[in-house]
Amino acid sequence: MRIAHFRINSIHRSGFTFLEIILVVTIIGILASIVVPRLVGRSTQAKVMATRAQMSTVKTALITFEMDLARFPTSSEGLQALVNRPSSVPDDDYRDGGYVDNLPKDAWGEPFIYKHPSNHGLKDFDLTSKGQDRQEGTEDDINNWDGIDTGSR
Ligand SMILES: [Ca+2]
Repeated sequence: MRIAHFRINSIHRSGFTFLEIILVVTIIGILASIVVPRLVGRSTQAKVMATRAQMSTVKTALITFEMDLARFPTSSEGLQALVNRPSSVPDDDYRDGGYVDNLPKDAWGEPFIYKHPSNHGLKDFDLTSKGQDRQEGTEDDINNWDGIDTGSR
């Protein structure tokens, strides 16, 4: 008897709240469709800004490296040269503790792509974050030559 009563009661309840749930879900859906893209947009923007800040740190480290050693790391030495002394660099010339503590990554946890010499003319090196899609050479890439007229495009 108790079980039967419980079942009827719960069916009745779920029937009663079903319309409410539909309404609430619909309202949440409408709100989410308005709010979520904005939040996502903002967080992407924040990540791009954080990535640019990280790139500035890398650039500063590279310039300091160049001041000490009169050259930039080669593409094959890579940004690793900022953390650990490349074998081609004399110990005396290399700054104690390196030029950055850790190899910086972009806001999506991916390493930066470093190229020296630059493929883009004016800059001493190319520095790229693959952006949100984590793919090189796509629209969302963040490059150190963005907004600079390199004369090559
Ligand atoms: Ca990309």
